Amino acid sequence: MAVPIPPSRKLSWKILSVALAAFLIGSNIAWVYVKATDNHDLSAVSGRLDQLQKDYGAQGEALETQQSANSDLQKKYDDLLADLSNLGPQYELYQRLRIESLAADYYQTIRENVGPQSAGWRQNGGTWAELVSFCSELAMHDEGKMSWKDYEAMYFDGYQTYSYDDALAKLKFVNEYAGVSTSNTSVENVAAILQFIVGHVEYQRDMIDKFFAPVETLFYRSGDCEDFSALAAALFEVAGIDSAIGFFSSTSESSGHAMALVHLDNLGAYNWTYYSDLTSFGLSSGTWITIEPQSLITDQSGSWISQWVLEAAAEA
Ligand SMILES: [Ca+2]
Repeated sequence: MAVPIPPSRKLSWKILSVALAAFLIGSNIAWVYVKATDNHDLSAVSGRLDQLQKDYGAQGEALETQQSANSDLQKKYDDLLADLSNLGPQYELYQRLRIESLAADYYQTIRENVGPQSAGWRQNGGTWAELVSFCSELAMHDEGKMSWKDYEAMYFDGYQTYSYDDALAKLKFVNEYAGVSTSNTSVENVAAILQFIVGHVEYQRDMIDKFFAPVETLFYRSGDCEDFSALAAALFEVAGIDSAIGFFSSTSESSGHAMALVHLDNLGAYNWTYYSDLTSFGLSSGTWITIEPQSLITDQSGSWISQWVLEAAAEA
C-alpha cells in the first residue's frame, strides 16, 4: 500500500532540489571565478618571478664583482703586512750600514794614499798582482785583520773606536741578517751570502776605477766587479770560509773582471768552476772554487765564468 506523501513534505523536496541545483551552479560559477582569478594571479606572479630572477641575477653579478674586489684588497693587505714585517729589520740593517762623513773620508784617504788612486800607482800603472793585493787589503781591513796605522788616528779621534772593529761589526751583522750560521754547512753559508749580495747590491760602473771597501759597498748598495768581490770575500771570511779575490782577463771581453774564490772542495749539489792548484798565484794549496759574487750559488758554472783567465789572486 502506497503511503501518500504529505503536502508539506512535497514542498520540502522541491526546495531541496532547487537548493541542490543552485548549489551546483553556484559552485561552478565559483570554480570558474576562482580559475579566472587564479589565472590572473598566476600571470602577475609569473611577472614578479621574472623580475625577481632578474634582480637575483643582477645581485649575483654585483656579489661576484664585490668578492673579486675583496680578494684584490685582501692580497694588497697581505702584501702590505709582509712589507711591514720586513721593513723593521731592513731599517735596522740600513741604519747599521750607514757610513758617516768621517768614515767615508777615512776610506777615501786610504785610496788616495795607499791604493791605485795614489800618485805613485798612477805613475807605475800597478800590476795585476798589486791591484788585487790592495783589493784584498780592503777586505782584510774590514774583517778586522789589518789596519793602516798612519791613518787610524784620524778615525780614532772622531769615533774613539777603530775603523776595522766597526767594519767587522757591520760584516757580522750582515752575515747574521743573511742567515749565515755556524750550524750551516760552508756551502749553505756561501749560498746565503750570495743571496744577500744579489738581493741588496746593484752593479754600477765606476767613473774612475775606484776600489771600495766592503762596508762602503754595503752602504752604497752598489759597486762594480772588484767591489762585489771584496765584499763577498770579506763576508765569506767572517763566516769562516777561506776566500780570495781574483783578477781576470778575457780574450772576448775588452776589459778585465774580478771574482771571488773560496777554498772549498765542492759546492755540494750545485755546479761549480774550480782551480785544483793556485800556489803559483800565492794562494794556499788545494782546490779554489771561483765565485761570481754577482750571481746566486745556482749560477756558478757556465761560459760566463769559464771565459775568464786568472791573472792575479790574493787571499782575503
Ligand atoms: Ca769599483
